[in-house]
Amino acid sequence: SRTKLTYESRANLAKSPVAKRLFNLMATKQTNLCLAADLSEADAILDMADKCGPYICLLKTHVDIVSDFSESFIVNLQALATRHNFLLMEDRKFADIGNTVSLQYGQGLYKIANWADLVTAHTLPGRSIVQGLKAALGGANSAKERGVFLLAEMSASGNLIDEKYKENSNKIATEGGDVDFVAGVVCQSADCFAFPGLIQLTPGVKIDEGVDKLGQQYQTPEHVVKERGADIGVVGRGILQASNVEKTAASYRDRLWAAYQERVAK
Ligand code: 6AU
Repeated sequence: SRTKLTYESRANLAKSPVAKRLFNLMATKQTNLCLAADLSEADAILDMADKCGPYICLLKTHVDIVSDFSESFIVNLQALATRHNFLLMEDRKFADIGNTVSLQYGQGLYKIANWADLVTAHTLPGRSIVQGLKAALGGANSAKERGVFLLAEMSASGNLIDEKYKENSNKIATEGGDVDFVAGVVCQSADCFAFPGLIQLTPGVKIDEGVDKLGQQYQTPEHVVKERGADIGVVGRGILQASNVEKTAASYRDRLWAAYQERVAK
């Protein structure tokens, strides 16, 4: 199964150029940790990106929660991504018709397509969501340098996704003419897809299992990687609210990476 293969070998199977890049980055930098930088001040995000940069393969933003968003925030974030060697994902969770998502991706205040290596999208509208996102690209923002992660499951308790939705999401991710734009799947279990060229991104990761007050459900780094098939573990508040952010990021990195090494060694 795909979970037994190394990131290096899966890089060679990836159809998305960004997935290939990210698999290779993970293997070289030896990290499968994604930081969810869910903070509402630009400087706080940049500070967090600088502190955690050495330990992460990916930094995930929700740019619409940044109160003081500016173009210089993006310039500075990109500089940190280059300095520390990580990719940027805007967790926009697009969910509309193709024409609308194309505009939301390329236009507006945030011009996400100009700077985010990766974005997230719901599969609810069907495969036109992938076509719509691709339609926003061209010129400097080539489709070769961008990719999408499709949501096939959610970590929220009581979410409405069922087996059929999961199966059909897998079909969108692996069949059809636009699969070179799909870098991976956001999900909670290894059975969401089988194709080893896609990356499984799994949120809801914390040292202590449990729930928050608003329906989020957490599992340990070891559990998501070894039992649930996660290739990248997403950690937000587990790191953001720690008293020593660097140490905590390093410890999540160590535990997620050790779990991956054990998984491929067996
Ligand atoms: O570690 P947390 O709970 O502080 O943050 C988890 C992050 C948040 C969510 O928007 C995101 O992961 N997320 C997603 C993603 C990545 O798409 C899907 C999901 O099912 N659950 C989830 O928490 O930024």
